[in-house]
Amino acid sequence: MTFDTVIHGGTVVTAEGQFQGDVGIAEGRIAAVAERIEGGARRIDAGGRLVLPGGIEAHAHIAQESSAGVMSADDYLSGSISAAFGGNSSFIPFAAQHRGQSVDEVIATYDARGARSVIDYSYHLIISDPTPEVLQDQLPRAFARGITSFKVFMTYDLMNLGDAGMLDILTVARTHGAITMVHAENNDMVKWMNRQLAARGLTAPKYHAISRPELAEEEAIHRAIQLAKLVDAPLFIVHVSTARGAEIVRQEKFNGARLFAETCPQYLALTRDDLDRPGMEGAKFICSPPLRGADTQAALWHHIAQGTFESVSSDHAPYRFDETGKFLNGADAPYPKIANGMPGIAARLPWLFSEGVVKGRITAEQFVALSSTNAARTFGCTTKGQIAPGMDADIAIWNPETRRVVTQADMHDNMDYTPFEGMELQGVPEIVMTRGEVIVEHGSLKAREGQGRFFGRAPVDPRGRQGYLAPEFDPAQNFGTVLR
Ligand code: DUC
Ligand code: ZN
Ligand code: ZN
Repeated sequence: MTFDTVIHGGTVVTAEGQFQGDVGIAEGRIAAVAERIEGGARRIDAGGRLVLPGGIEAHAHIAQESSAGVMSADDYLSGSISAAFGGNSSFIPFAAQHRGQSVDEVIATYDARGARSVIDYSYHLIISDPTPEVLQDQLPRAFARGITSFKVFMTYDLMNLGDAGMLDILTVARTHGAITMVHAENNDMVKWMNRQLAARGLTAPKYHAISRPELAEEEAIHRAIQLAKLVDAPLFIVHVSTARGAEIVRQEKFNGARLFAETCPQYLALTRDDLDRPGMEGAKFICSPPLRGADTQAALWHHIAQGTFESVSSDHAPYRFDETGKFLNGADAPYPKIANGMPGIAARLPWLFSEGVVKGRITAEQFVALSSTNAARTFGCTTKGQIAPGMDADIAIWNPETRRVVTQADMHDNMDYTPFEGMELQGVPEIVMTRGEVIVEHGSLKAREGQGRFFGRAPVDPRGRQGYLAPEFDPAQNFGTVLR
């Protein structure tokens, strides 16, 4: 057998275990994994390093307009480059439907934007306008293209669908084998809190955290799960930020609900105190759901280690600290008029490796699962997320010893700040490959604009989760009415 590349002498880590071995690559795919592989047009010495599946970033806002009309600072070129420097070989950003748009039009727009990517990409659709045409024709068409995840919002007036709208999406998604993702915060609780704070003139960034109470997330997570259970549809809760929200997920998941979830580094690395930095610095830390307290961090780490979350995702939502981003509505805008989100696509994996693996909170195998393998399984990326023959050669070679201090320049994005600035991390992805081609090598970019390819995804695999049969849908209990 001839190989284009052989990675030799490293420790191959999968979600299940690790072993000393070589990886042979031919035509963009992993062709062999063995104790020793000779040959190869190029041989990469991975001695003393970890050979991992490249990260799959499953939550990022790239070249996306928010509902308030603010364009994210990263497009598919800068966003994918930043992702690659952070150890990712592929990503699944969002393609957002705003009200009045057709899903076909949205996908065509993102196809044009995605063409610049240096890593492989797919999209989760965001649905804000579930008209009959969207539900009956457009979502099935998107699904047929391999877009098998639809995200909905329970908050924001211009995005939130209401419970009935969510049931419609959940039902269509279930019919086609797609998974519904949800941003779970109670919209009315947040709006009511905003009015209380505005009436008292409390508009500084730190009030953002007060305005979006933990209870608003907990209530909405609980409600979203009950809605999904009613129609027995798979559900993925994005960016869980509260201990009680995570606990609800854990209980429902282990009771058999077809439920999946993620949390993000910012909820573990930062706290609401960061919103109270001097002047308007706190605006850098405005994201939704908001940063919480230090006690939440310990609880979320516990849930990460115990398996409550499939993934730790970045929720990269880059808005610059200037009038194009955070201050589009003025340099002293009140917190509800400041763009929601922070960058983190390059920092996600180095931060998780350092704080998780190096500090002994999770194993290297859990790191692989949380950064890549579980996202591939949950979102139907059938050729990614594993180091095994036949899979795409999406690989990151990590030096687990190298220490560095996070700087904005190292993020390689189009931002002017990183919320992780100054943090000391150990562990660096030295070589990153997408489909067998080296795109980052020892801090240098080797990628070509547009070398990433769109990938369609398979239907969701609920992996033996038993699901839930509401008695009202059970013909044995509801006088034989067939509703499903
Ligand atoms: N939700 C996200 O997932 N990202 C940015 C802002 C938001 O509300
Ligand atoms: Zn969200
Ligand atoms: Zn997001």
